[in-house]
Amino acid sequence: MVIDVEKVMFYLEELYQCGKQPDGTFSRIAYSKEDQEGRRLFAGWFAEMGISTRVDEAGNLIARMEGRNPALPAILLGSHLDTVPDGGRYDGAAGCVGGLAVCEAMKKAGYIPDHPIEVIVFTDEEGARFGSGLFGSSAICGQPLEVSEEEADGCGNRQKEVMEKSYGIRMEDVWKAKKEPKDVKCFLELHVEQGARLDREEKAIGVVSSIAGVVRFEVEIFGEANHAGSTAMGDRKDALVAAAELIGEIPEIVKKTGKEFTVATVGTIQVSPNSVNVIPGNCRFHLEIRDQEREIMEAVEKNAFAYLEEVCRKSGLEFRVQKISDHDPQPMQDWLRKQIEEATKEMDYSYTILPSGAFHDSLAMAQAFPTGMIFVPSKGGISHSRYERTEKEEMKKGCEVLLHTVLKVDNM
Ligand code: HGY
Ligand code: MN
Ligand code: MN
Ligand code: MN
Repeated sequence: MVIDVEKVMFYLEELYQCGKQPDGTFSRIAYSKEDQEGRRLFAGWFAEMGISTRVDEAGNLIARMEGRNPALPAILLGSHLDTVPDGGRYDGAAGCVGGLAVCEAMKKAGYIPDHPIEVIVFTDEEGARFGSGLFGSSAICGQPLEVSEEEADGCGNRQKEVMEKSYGIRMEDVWKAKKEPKDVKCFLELHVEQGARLDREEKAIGVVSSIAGVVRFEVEIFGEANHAGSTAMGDRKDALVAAAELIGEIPEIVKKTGKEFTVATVGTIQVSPNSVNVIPGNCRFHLEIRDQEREIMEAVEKNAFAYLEEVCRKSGLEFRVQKISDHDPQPMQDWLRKQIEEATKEMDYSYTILPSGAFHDSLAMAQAFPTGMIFVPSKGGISHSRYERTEKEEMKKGCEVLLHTVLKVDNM
């Protein structure tokens, strides 16, 4: 039973075309027409194999290949197809196509697994459009995310309306997407490392030990819009200057409070009225903090907002903070990690055991099910970028370890 890597690269290329923009960037933002097109393609490839797909109440696209014994819990594979703006073509797609390739290899070899296998394309993993992320996987593990009425994207599209229009998601029904632990053997996600370790150490496979937790906030600073020409510097309540003071201080706060894997990022910022000759009266931005330890995340959060408190007190401004998503760091399941390691050794592939700084659908799934992750190298550690690359040979090894691990788990 072999992985057809030519097909794998074909699928990845076809998916890349669903999101490749005329200016050379690549974006398949959740709920967009590109996202819908990518899912249509993906479902069509399963249909060609005679495997049916369905969309659950959280918009997750789920393909199910029956096993010999339908009473057995399912082995779940998959990842996400949505991307960040100007993102990479393998982030998420590798895990979805990997799951498809495993089913295709079994079908071709006439091998029927004991356990049913499901390949899931999770809804909105990145949160690139509305800020939270892990929407579909949170629902499947029984922790559906709240979506507030006023949540809108940069173009004023309301999140709830976009979700219902694109994937028929009705918030009052999302809880029905929950999978019961008795119905799930494990969840296995193949993913690009999105870091430089495998590439630097020239290792073929990453066996993930844990995934960093992530907490995301929307911060809004209230100042006073005024004339940029006639308002003296001492009379200003400039919301952007206050935001800039905190943003500039973040690296120092992380250095003082954090450890080896602590990161904090302000990746978005909106200023209003956003005019060259008006002092910014309002500023909104997202702050996210990640670490392998919850206590460290909380310490960075406390210091960051204490600093902002002081900045606003000094300049007579107000601010509000809204937590928009919060996921604990998660260790990967021991017995499953050992199966991945065994499979990798049996295939004589070089590997290293490492934590993941990026989060994945596995971060949500690990809260409810035995979860494991397999990494393949990202050239130069680049990801969330159009320059994200993984070689064909490396992708082949990742899919083979995924297939081999599934076969081992199926026979446990
Ligand atoms: O942001 C992340 O870590 C992931 O790629 N969604
Ligand atoms: Mn990803
Ligand atoms: Mn990503
Ligand atoms: Mn992810």
